[in-house]
Amino acid sequence: MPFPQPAVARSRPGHGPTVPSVEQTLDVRFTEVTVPGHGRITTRAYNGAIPGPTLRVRGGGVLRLTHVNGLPPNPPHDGGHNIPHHPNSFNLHTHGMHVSPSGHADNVLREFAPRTARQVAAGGPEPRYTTTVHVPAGHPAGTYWYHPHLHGSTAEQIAGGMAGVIIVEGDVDEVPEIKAAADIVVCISELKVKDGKVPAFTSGNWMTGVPSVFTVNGAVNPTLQLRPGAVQRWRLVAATAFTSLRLEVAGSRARLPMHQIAQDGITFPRTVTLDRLELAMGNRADVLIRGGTPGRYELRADGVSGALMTIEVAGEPVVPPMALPTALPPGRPFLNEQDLTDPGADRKVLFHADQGVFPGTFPNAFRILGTGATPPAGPDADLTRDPAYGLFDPGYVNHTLRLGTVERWTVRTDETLPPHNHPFHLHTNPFLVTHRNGRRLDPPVWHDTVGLAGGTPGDSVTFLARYEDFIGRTIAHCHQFHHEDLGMMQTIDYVKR
Ligand SMILES: [Cu+2]
Repeated sequence: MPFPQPAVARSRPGHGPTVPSVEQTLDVRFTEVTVPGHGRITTRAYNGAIPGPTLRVRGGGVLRLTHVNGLPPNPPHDGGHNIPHHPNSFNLHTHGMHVSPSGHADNVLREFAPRTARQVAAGGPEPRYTTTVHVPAGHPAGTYWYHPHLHGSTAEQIAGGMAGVIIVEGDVDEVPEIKAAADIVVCISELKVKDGKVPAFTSGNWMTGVPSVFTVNGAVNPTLQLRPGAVQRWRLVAATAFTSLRLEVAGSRARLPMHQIAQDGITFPRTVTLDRLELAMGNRADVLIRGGTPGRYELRADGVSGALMTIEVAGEPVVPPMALPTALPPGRPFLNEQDLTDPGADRKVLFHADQGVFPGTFPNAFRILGTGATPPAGPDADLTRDPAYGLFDPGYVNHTLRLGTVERWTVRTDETLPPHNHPFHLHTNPFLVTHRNGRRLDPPVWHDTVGLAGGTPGDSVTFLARYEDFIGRTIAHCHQFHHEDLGMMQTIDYVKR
């Protein structure tokens, strides 16, 4: 079997006043999908494929998406907004992109509902929705991704394979050594499959009780061919909902180093060579890989049994070997502490879980505490058991962020167990990670999502962010999607200064 690549939707040239646009229909319904290396599963998928089509756009272009919801009616729900619900409604998030969070753009507060039972009985049409995302002319060129993001149904849908890659084309692609490298999407999904389908998310044990099937571009452990001396560009996408991936490319005797050129869609000032690369859920990395000693290598992640994919270094060597870039385009300028609008006004965010405090099948409270935390339900409440404190409230704004200002955030977790990772993701604007666990990073790194593993103490990360260009309400949340569905999410309001 050749190494799988998702279908590609490319930009159509603009004519006259119209700008180039990528037009794609994303049809979602229960489909029987073949997962090579696993078998057939019935799942919600974009156009019947895992992952959905790759969207290739340029700065200044437009994504014009039509969404068809062919899923059955939603089951009734009366459990409140922080209990999983509406598994057959969705919406669309363009993860990491600096675009409008409002209207019909990257608006995760919309709901693309399926037909009601009454509409199905009456033979009504399947509902269609549109997304129109204007990509700013200066948008960083790099690797992004899309996935559904409706609060209450995200985990179940992503665990069924609803994800796709967005490539913003631009300057970095024109670096001669990068242009010469084969451009390969490596979209890593984590499917939750039991008896050929994704079980409904009906209890807090769901995440651990259902085995994970890891796929690359929809196949279990596909094989990629690489000639000795050839360089490939891998666009690594952690489209996993539950597992942070500490990756390596290793053979029986040697590793293939990863030459990282970008993180979360933003080009590095210079190439960074690594043996191990950690991607939390939602992260992306663009890496260059050069074929070395012939043989079989595996892309592996700590704690994941079996290879994610196999790399077969074989064939006629490329002589002389293809070069790695000596210089990269400028990427996004760094911020520093002198840029802070109000140096004394740090935002502090704490990911905190209270175990076993609620009656019913979802006993754990996944809270976000600190600056702007959602207030308790009652004045005398036991905060550990409070049903509102630090949990998502769609009517409450946790952070009002003023355009043009630069702020410092410290985000941490008080989890004590290392596997308990709560990746922090902010929508609409990237942030510059300057410190991890109190230690300054040199150089700092732009992210849109950053992993926070538990420990004693748990991880803490400090970042600087400048809010730019777009006003509107959106969210920040834990990228462990079952936590997000259970309330580990906050409302962000970007406003004019
Ligand atoms: Cu979490």
